[in-house]
Amino acid sequence: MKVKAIVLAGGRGTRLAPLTLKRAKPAVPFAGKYRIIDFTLSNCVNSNIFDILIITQYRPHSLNEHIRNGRPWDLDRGFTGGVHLLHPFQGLKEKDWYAGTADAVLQNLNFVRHGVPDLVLVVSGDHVYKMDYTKLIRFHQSHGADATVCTVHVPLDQANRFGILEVGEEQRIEAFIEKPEDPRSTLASMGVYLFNYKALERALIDDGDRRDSSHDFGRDLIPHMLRGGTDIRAFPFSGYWVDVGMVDTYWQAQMDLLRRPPAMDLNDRNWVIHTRSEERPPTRIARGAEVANSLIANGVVISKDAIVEDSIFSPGVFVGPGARIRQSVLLSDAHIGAESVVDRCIIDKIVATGERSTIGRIEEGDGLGITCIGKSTHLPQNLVVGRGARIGTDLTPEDFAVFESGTVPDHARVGFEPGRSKLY
Ligand code: ADQ
Ligand code: ADP
Repeated sequence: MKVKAIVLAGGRGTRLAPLTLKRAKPAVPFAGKYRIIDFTLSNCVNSNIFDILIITQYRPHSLNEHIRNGRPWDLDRGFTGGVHLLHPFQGLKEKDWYAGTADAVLQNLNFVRHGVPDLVLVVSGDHVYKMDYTKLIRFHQSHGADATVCTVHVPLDQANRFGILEVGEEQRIEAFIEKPEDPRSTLASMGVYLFNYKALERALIDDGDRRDSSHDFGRDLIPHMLRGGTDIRAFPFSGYWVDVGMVDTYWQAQMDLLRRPPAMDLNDRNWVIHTRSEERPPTRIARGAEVANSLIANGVVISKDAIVEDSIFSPGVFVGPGARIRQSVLLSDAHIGAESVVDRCIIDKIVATGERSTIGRIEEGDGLGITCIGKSTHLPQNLVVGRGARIGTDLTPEDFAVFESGTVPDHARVGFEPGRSKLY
């Protein structure tokens, strides 16, 4: 049985800005030493799927750099598959950017067809979960399905963000509505699909010919297949699964790793999450510093009298003397100035905060209100950045001169277009 996986990694990830202003969502760092796509790639190789196509589109540079020849995932294989990144290309016909996810696969059908797979697994590159796809394959085959959609239950008030479905006997899908305004069920599609190759090919070509289609798996392809009588089943998944599509869910998913017990065990020797690691020296924690309930990667320096609680640090983070960090996610080489307070924040790579600045939640209150500072930004000393504020990338202390009082208001949007300081 030949199984090929297609990882959809081309979405723009607007709701995860500023983290996605410079990189595709699957390349966003996660949990100290991983990138989001590592979870999906590890699921594939841990399920013995070694033939993988990654379809990119928006800002693929970080993703390219991370995946390269696939060595960390044991995917540097030519003859038996391996991993291939597919970027949009100009074919014979004048074609624009991919219209939707189904169009992205259709335009790469030659690569999908190559090697004549029996089954095609279509997955998203921006989900965090551990799933043994061999169970899905067994389910699909024992039900004699043409296609199988993986499903989870979601809270009713969030159901309008997902494809929602109704199932009948033997898990046969009877209805599928993409992002319904008024959802009546909480059974959601994970956006993870398994197809018999022939059924997928027919459906993609059919959908490609439709003028009224947006060429999307959830919006068009699956509902069309159902209407045409294709046998599609729902595979119930019961483990931890998140679509880390928004700043708040990205932060929450990492806090979930700090719960006791953690929502997902990263120490599971039977399910290793593989990644490309950097060489960094050991972490150094100075006398008088306190670190509690946190995940700290290599190359970190925590200076004297600093306090770090419930936080996740990527390699090379520097915390100055007397700084206080709480419930925050700091990416590689972030530099927190002395005596600063960072609370409920996401601080991207190479951000530097000035001394005595206060970033994030200052008082207790409702809602998450996560504050997020974009890559390579330099904040001036004594700056106060309010809760829920989002700051773009590459800003310099001069860009903050517009905030005469030295305070960026709660929920402000600053400089989301690179090179322009602008308050939204
Ligand atoms: P969404 O996540 O909203 O819903 P979509 O934005 O199409 O769907 O993204 C799916 C995946 O495809 C993402 O990984 C994204 O990065 C990628 N992608 C988007 N456009 C692409 C393109 N043009 N080329 C390549 N890749 C692209 C989907 C389903 C729902 C389901 C949720 C679960 O449509 O039914 O409930 O996922 O999160
Ligand atoms: P991030 O970790 O923030 O996603 P990376 O460090 O992976 O970003 O870099 C993103 C892309 O930019 C990669 O393709 C990398 O090769 C490229 N890049 C990084 N630094 C340089 C540089 N100094 N000159 C040219 N390209 C670079």
